[in-house]
Amino acid sequence: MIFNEKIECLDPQDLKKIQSQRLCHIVDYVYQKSPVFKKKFDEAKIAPGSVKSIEDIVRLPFTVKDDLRENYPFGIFSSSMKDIREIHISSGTTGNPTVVGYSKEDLDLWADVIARSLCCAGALPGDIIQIAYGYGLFTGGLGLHYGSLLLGLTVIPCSSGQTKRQLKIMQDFKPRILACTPSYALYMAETARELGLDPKKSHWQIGILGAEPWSEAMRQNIEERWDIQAIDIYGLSEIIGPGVACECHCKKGLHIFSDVFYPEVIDPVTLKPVGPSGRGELVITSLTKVGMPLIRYRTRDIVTIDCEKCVCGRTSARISKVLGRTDDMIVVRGINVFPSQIEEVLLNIEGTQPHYQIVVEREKGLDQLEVLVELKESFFSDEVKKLQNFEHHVAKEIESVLGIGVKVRLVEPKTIERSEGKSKRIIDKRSL
Ligand code: DLL
Repeated sequence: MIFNEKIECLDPQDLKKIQSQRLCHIVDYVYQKSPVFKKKFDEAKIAPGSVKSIEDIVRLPFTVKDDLRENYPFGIFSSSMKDIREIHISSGTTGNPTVVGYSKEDLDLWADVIARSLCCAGALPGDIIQIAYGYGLFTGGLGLHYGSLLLGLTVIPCSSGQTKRQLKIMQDFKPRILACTPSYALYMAETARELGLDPKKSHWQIGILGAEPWSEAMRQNIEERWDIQAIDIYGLSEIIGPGVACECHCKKGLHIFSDVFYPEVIDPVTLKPVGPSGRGELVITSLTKVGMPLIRYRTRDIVTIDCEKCVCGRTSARISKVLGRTDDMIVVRGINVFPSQIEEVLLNIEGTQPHYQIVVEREKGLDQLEVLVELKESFFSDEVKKLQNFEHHVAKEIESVLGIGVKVRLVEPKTIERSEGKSKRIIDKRSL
């Protein structure tokens, strides 16, 4: 399987037909198989037979993370456990984790959408891929693994961590593709420099980076450091893991595999669809899954969507890079703040590093936002006045984007904790 024109370049009307058929089937299926969906549909007074086309999707009830948690561990599955072949857990949760189950058909689908993603990113059968996403309960490692095998790549299943060993493997085995989180790609560049290696001379040509929000400025930074094409891959465990959407070489949005994952973008407050190109929360319906299909799952990820055909020929809708999360968004003095806004500013200021942390505190009833920013070694100075002026400059730049006052604290290089997986950008002390 390389580029499957029949699927990737479907006529929009034909795509709609497929989506409609699949929606009718999946609605009926979950109603029969999952007591959780039966209850939801009954409460919303939706008879599965009344769903006739993809346009009817807006009448269906949403599914949210709490539906999975409340039915922990396997209550929301549509298959019986004897047909579940693999289980994963979504990262970053508190309380009961979010458990996801895959049937044999789902594992095949997962491999397929990852192979489509890799193909989108420019991978070719015979390429060697170094997978530095974590293997285990996190979906990153194994997801990339299955899809790489299907596409005919040679897999080096490094998992995350052991950075020096990663770099040695990169030098010795000469993989053309790297797959890891963007923050880990940065961390590895830093470590390479410390070891006296020139990251620009790496063998990697393509980075398949995702699992956490990263800005365009961060992309540029990674591309320059490693001299690679940094491609964004998106997904979430509840829907399948990585492989829900991926950029092609045009890097003009992530192609969502909408013949199997139907996307909608809604206003998270009114829950109504936003207009074309409007910004809102991504909602996904898995149209063909067997083990744990979800109907109208609210991802909490904020995106825009573009339905125009791409220059690469693919006709599927494209989502923007994730612009933030409704639950990563911090509301400071009534203003919505996303880490990506601050990241974009920092990466455009000469002298700062793409390592930062946002600390929110409440002092005497008033929210205070502090941004810890790492300076480049060469910008560090003994002159207090010089540093203060720089802090002031960075603060002004951030303020002009956010519209609220912030405090900036410059910290020495390497003081902010590095991440081998997903990075932690926000420390909200208000809720502690
Ligand atoms: O992070 C799946 C994945 C693994 C995607 C490897 C890409 C590569 P979860 O651990 O369930 O699954 O986390 C899902 O991570 O709702 C987003 O908030 C965030 N996320 C995933 N990919 C991106 C991305 C995996 N490319 C949550 N850009 C999602 C921004 C992303 N955020």
